[in-house]
Amino acid sequence: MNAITQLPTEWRDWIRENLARGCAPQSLIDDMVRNRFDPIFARAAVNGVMTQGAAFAAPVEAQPKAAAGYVYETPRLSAGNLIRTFDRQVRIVTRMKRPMIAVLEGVLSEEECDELIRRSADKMHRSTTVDPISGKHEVIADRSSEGTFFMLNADPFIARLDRRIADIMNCPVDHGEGLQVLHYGTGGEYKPHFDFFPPDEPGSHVQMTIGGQRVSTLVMYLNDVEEGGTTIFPDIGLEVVPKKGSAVYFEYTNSHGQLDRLTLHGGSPVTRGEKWIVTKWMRQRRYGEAATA
Ligand code: PD2
Ligand code: ZN
Repeated sequence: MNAITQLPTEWRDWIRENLARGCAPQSLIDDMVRNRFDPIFARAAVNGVMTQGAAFAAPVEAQPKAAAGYVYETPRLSAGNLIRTFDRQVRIVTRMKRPMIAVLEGVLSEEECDELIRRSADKMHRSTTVDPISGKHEVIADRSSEGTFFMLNADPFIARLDRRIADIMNCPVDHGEGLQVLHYGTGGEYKPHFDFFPPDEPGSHVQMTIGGQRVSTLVMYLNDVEEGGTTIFPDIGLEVVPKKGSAVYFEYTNSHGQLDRLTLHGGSPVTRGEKWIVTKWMRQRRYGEAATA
């Protein structure tokens, strides 16, 4: 029998009542899936009730997912085909408006990719993500990769990248977190997640005390991956294939602090070879030291 992809009124009320009682959104999704709802639909339904309540009362087929309450504003990313940074021109090869996602070419040179890998290789640690309860960085099974950080403006090489990336993301350098390099071996993956700090998770407020919410992400690929290792956006069916020096960019927090849940994304398993990336996250406000180099 087909999975259910409509939200009857009694189920909508059930979601609302249970959220009001303080139930974890994931437990509601799990219950819905046990009751034969389609998993992606169940997630969208719970998100929809959380973000918009009554608006989700409309029949689901008639309601585009993008209408889940998030107001799309003029993107931070430049509107043209080329982004002119202080030292390099970056080409926009694909752009999607809702959610705001773009694929960029020529973000890093081959030499810069190799240099980042070289500098990272001997100081990798098993990757952490933010524990939703404590707000602390913990090793979590959803992320089978190892990584390392470079402080903002750590040295002239890193400062130059921080400055170029800030130009691309059209945010001040000091709104950026330090660059994070990740390495996935064969079989490594990063399960779908949001890069913003979900407001319903108790740990998020700890993360947001300095710099506020994350607003945008740039994932840069440091090598060509033999097979797999794509960056996936499961709710919109988009898959970006890693290419050395290229990047995928996405925005998810507007000027009112609303969050775009269509930017759910992950790293699919690397099925052959290895994958290296470097990620920059931008915050609403100042987060780190400004680059001076
Ligand atoms: O490795 C990736 O493609 C990936 C996927 C999802 C990276 C990130 N998220 C990230 O760095 O946030
Ligand atoms: Zn991510």
